[in-house]
Amino acid sequence: MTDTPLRVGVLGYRFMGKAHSNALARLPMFFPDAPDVERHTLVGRDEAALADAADRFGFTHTATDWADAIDEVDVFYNLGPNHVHAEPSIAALEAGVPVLCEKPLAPTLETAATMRDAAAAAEVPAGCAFNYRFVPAIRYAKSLIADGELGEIRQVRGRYLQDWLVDPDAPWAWRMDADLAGSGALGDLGAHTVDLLNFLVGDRVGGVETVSGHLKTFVDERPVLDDEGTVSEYRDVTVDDAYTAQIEYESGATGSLEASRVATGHKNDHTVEIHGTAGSLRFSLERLNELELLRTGNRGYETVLVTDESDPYVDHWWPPGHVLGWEHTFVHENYEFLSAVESGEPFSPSFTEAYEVQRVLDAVERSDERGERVSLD
Ligand code: SOE
Repeated sequence: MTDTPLRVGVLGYRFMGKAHSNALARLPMFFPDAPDVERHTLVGRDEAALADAADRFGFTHTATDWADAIDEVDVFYNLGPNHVHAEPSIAALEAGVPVLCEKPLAPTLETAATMRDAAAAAEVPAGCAFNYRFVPAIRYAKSLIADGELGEIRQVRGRYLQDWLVDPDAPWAWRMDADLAGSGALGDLGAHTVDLLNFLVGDRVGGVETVSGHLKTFVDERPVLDDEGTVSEYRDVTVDDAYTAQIEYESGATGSLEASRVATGHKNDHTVEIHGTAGSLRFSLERLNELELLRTGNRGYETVLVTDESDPYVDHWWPPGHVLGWEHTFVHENYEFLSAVESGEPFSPSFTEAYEVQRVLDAVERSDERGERVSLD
């Protein structure tokens, strides 16, 4: 264990930059056994916005070229847009710098494979930031499933509903461009659901084997706004606003998945439900401190408040019932990743696990194109 802080470089200073910077700032107070970390270099293109973010997020240096940052830091966080995930992450890994990359791993399966291979060749941890694995209630659910409390898993169900694109005049952004993002609701939201289900039931049902998928774009062009907020042009939307999919796992268990960015009234509504021969469980991000359980023989679901000090991560925070929020999942994720960096132990979810998610995303897209059920490549 070194007594000098780990210097962290972060590419990206918008939504995910804020979420992870906040998590790094919380660690010393709530996870005192976490490695000491210096928020060292914040990377971005707009120097004025970057300087302001570095000041607010507590970074001591800034850089407009990620390559400069990689030479100066001990850990590299790639929080940029999907099309920026590969090159900086691979360069960091080849330089022996551990990487935490935001999800989905890449816009395409082929690019995800190059990242997976770079991580396999590296001697340092490479993680993909599927933060919902780090919800205490999800960890509790996984322990119940692993202990056989639900029996044999037969069906899973996952949906991730948002409504930020209901307005056809909501401005165009990189998330709406297939060349930049890869896909829309499928990769941005569906990736979380596929990974979360893999995390919860993968040990019991194996990997996804076949997929039938459908992608839908409801608004096929959106306004591009200039710095004054005036519409300068309209640009094509080349990704899905919503997807649905039916999956089958190696064990024969089946699942139905969907996500939408136009589900009016739903803000960040991610729910998963698992049905086994001995019971079921249901989780909703909008009630993330709770887990609904049904054990065979009981008349209905019971709601468990997962905030006891014996529950995963909770003892680091507050007494029972003093609930956690969305941001705490990033603190847990950063704690685990930086602990893996310090110990040299592997971190999960790895780039290999993130590649398995990308295989499902790719299969949904191929199934949609062909109009038929497909196997994973
Ligand atoms: C999309 O709006 C988004 O920010 C996703 O990109 C995140 O992964 C999800 O956690 C919240 O919603």
